[in-house]
Amino acid sequence: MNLQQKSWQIRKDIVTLIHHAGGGHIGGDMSVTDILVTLYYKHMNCSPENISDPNRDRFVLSKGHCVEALYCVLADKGFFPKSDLDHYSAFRSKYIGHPSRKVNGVEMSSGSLGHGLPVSVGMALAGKKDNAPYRVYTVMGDGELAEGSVWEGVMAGGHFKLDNLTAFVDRNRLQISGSTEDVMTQDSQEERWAAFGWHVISVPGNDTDALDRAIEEAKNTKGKPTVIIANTTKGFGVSFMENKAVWHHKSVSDEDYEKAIRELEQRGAAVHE
Ligand SMILES: Cc1ncc(C[n+]2csc(CCOP(=O)(O)OP(=O)(O)O)c2C)c(N)n1
Ligand SMILES: [Mg+2]
Repeated sequence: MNLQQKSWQIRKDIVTLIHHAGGGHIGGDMSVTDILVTLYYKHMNCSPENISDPNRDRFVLSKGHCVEALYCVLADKGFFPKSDLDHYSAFRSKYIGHPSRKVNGVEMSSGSLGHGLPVSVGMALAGKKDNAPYRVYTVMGDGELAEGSVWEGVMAGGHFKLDNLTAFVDRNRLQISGSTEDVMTQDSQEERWAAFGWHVISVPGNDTDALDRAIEEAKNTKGKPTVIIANTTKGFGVSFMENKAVWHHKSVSDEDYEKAIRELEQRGAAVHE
């Protein structure tokens, strides 16, 4: 199965999980899926076998509300049995609506926006001090960038020249209550990050080939951290969810579930090996 096919499979898992659980952050899950798939299935040296190895690569989902996408990937990779997700969002389950370190494979409990990058900077700086070979990856939402703490992390990442750190901005141009440009202007992301000393790559963010090349470029970039501005579509892959703020967090009716799965199956079937 290639990366694109894996993305369509994970999206079906996400829709199924949220349909079963009665709600979830489906729009942002669908926009971030290709980033997670490209990292976990191609680039990151991180698996159930080496999760306790100090030299494993680290991943932090700073936009923690999109936990469903992360949990579907971690389950598919074998960090825990897929059947554990039958209890997602259930009373007393450790599989709650934001990443928890109680779950195997989760490096940082997150969900309070604005903290993933600063913590990732700390992880990357520790790696430099220890002369360790691991790399650190984090994904933020574009709405999340309105948090001031993000920019302390950007400043420190540039200052310490953390070339073992790669940040992604899931640039879907929507946040909880509408367009990012209405809530808090973001443009130009590229100029802002570059001004803080980061190497900036801007890509179509639902394209696994483009993401693959960008991550490779980040690995080869020395002397500065890299940010990949992933220009995504919120709700990507399900026509009636795409670019609709209302699908930021929502339950999935039986009818919507059937329609969504049908569309995702068609999209997956259209991918060539
Ligand atoms: C500190 C903090 N403030 C507010 C929220 C509530 N909240 C959850 S998701 C969200 C919008 C995030 O938008 P964005 O970062 O663009 O994520 P995406 O579009 O990828 O879902 C907000 C404001 C939060 N989780 N944390
Ligand atoms: Mg967004």
